Amino acid sequence: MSKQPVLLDHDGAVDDFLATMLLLTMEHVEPIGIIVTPADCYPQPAVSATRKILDLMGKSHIPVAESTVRGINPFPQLYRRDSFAIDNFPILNQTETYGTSLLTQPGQDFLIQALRTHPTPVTLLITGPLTNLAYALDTAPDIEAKIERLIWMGGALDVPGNVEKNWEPGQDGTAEWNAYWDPLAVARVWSSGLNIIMCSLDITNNVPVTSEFVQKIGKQRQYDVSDLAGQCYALVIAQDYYAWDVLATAYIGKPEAFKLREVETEIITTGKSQGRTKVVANGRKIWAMADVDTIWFYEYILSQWRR
Ligand SMILES: [Ca+2]
Repeated sequence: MSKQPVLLDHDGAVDDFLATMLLLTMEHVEPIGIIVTPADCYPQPAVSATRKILDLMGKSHIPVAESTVRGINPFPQLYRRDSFAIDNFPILNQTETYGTSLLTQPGQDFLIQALRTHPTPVTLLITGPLTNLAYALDTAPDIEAKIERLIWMGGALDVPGNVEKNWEPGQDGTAEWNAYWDPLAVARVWSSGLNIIMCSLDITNNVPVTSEFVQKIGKQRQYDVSDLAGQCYALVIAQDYYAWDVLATAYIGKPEAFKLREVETEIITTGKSQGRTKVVANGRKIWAMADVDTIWFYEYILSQWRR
């Protein structure tokens, strides 16, 4: 059986590195590249940490590209600083040099090239804003036919968003951060014919990261990937943290563990609800992850990271 080609576009937060680490464990997946979007991170340490994770996991043949797109509403510095901590984790700094190369091409152009040159349609897994994809659709409309499906961690349908009023004055709390960073990009992707599978806050609210779970990872820290995953989660355990991007990635591992529902939506691009993925009659149809077997999920990531 041929492997499923997947292109990952992440935005360099703790959760994105964990999603990367999960994707790389999947036997049936062929990752064809990783793009780092400068959103929930500082790009230099986020790109560096991504390359070090690929090295640690013996996947240095996978190309990494740094995107140079910009968002409209920057992530808080406090969140973005985690990228520096991870890039300095001892387990990622056992050698002086990178095995994984960094492409000179900007990530948004690599996205176009990687899709065009791959012989078959590719699954796009995006765990950050949709800006690279919106750029690619505008610049090279032919690539739409090369995208098998988009799996996106983002949006909030029937639950509150996570762009909170005390962080972002003037906003009404309905938007999710990946959508809020660049609402116009979400609207552009929504105007395409792509098959969109959304992992929104509605479902990620079911997978909190608890101390109990982090300590379970610690019990298998003789495995490098578990050691790294435990350190990543320990860094954020004091926050209200969920396995957002990791859950979206797990869908590729076992879609049967999820229930999808079709939802009609529109994207609010301006004003106090900008970035809201709103449920409306006769809106753009997308698939939303509606339910997941959470017992399976936690066991799955524990077992995949036992390496
Ligand atoms: Ca992310």
